[in-house]
Amino acid sequence: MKGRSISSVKALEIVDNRGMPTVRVRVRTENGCSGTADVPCGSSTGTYEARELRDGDERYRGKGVRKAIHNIEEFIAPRLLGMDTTRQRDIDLMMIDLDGTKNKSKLGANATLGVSAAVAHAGAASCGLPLYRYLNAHAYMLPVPQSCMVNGGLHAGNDLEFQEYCVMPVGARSLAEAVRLLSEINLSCKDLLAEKYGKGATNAGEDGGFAPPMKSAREAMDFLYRAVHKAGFENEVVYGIDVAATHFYDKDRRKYLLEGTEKDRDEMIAFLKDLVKEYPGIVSLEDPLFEDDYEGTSLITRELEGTMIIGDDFFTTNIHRVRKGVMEKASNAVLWKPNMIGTVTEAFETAHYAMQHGFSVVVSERSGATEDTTLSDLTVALNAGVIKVGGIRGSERGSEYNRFIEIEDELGTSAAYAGRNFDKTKP
Ligand code: 2PG
Ligand code: MG
Repeated sequence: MKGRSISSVKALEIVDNRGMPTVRVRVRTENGCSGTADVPCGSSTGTYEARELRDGDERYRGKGVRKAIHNIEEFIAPRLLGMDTTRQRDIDLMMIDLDGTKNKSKLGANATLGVSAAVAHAGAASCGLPLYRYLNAHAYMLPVPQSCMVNGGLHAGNDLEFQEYCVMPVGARSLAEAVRLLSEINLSCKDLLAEKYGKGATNAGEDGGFAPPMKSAREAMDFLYRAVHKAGFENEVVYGIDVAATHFYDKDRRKYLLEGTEKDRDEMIAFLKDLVKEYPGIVSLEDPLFEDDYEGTSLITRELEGTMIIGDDFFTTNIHRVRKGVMEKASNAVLWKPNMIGTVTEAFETAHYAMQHGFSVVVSERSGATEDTTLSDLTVALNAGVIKVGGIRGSERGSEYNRFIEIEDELGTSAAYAGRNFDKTKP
């Protein structure tokens, strides 16, 4: 259809919540519609993620994205002009072909994802539909927000090795109510932290949670339990931890450096099993072992039956890695981050493959984010049961929560909050 053909593609270097440069793309169509998307970016990245292109010169300490922008404007844009913006798959396949590498290292995943998401927005706008409905006419599910309250690992300047201690308000009756619970729990956390560690402990970590001077997983879990109790929601909340084990695994010594000890794989599994036993509210563990340990992940998935074992750096939203996980029964859920793979089409293929093979899909933001809300729409389009969305503060997180509130309102009676049915693999 002529009106929907792409008439211009513009890319900009902007900054994210960390003051780091990232890519913004705007796609316009002949019929006067447009779509804009910003590219998120991680700090604790997996080895097998698609490559984002960084300039490596003196600007922004090498982190500038002018090369990615050049690739969009010089190589991708000329191919896009005149294409129908609703031909998402054709456009993404064209970019994959143009890049020609396995990990988008030529064009940059920050170039391809920016274009891919902006094309999706332009397609939705030119059809007069909200993005989630444009991508799926049967979208109705609002996810449980898995909200990070305590940061550790690479997301905080404290001694906690595990990266994220999160709460999941599964007992709320709606997404909007879930947001209220999270806000009140966040305030309880703040009160308790100031009381015990002083007000300096109420500063934020990179993912919007707190980054208090805690030293152990048990200290963090005790604290979270207390904060949830103080807020009065102990019956409404369950917990998830992003262990992010790759980032404290010493490959040479083949040991996890945890809480002043060195643990081999079996000791690490035993540690996590004990933790889940002591804190039965923990329903999910992400990256419990380092990113290449399929055998160990398969073992812990079996031993912690009933717990969601999520692969983040382990899968990198890459269908080939998920296929291996399915075959070896290593984990039972995929953390889904479109920028890890570089196009909307590939990200959806991975999600559908995972769902068809009995794995849950847990959507996730990146620690580096802007106020862009594409991910909220993609989550609803997938009817995913959970989104890991960072802490409930800062406009880069608030905008996503708010977009869900808006979608829930728009869907009206056809909306359903995932609640206690967040794990789609369970009957
Ligand atoms: C993670 C993510 C998001 P980052 O490990 O799950 O919380 O962190 O975006 O820094 O990779
Ligand atoms: Mg992770």
